[in-house]
Amino acid sequence: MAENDTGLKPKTTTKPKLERPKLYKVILVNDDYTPREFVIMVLKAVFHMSEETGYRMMLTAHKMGVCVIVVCARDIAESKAKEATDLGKEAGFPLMFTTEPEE
Ligand code: TYC
Repeated sequence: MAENDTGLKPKTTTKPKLERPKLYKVILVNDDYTPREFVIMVLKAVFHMSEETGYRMMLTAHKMGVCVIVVCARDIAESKAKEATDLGKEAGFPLMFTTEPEE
């Protein structure tokens, strides 16, 4: 045995490294037409929020232009954004939820 032999066996197999799937933000976008109460109703119905949290997020979008509602897997983010946007559309409002990947 060589003097510097550590007794460790060289690795002969490599485990394929799985990338962690990217998370996506669901973003509420402000507009000038959708009533505040309607935005809160959609947040409660689609994202299971309390009245208070819904009010806070609606107001953040109203003041800042946008508000991040939730961060989750891509398929869930996209289906929630569509469901919420469609509720606005059905009622004749331009309410908009978008998605984008988290940094
Ligand atoms: N700006 C709207 C109003 O004044 C309310 C509103 C808030 C609409 C947030 C959309 O994402 C929104 N009636």
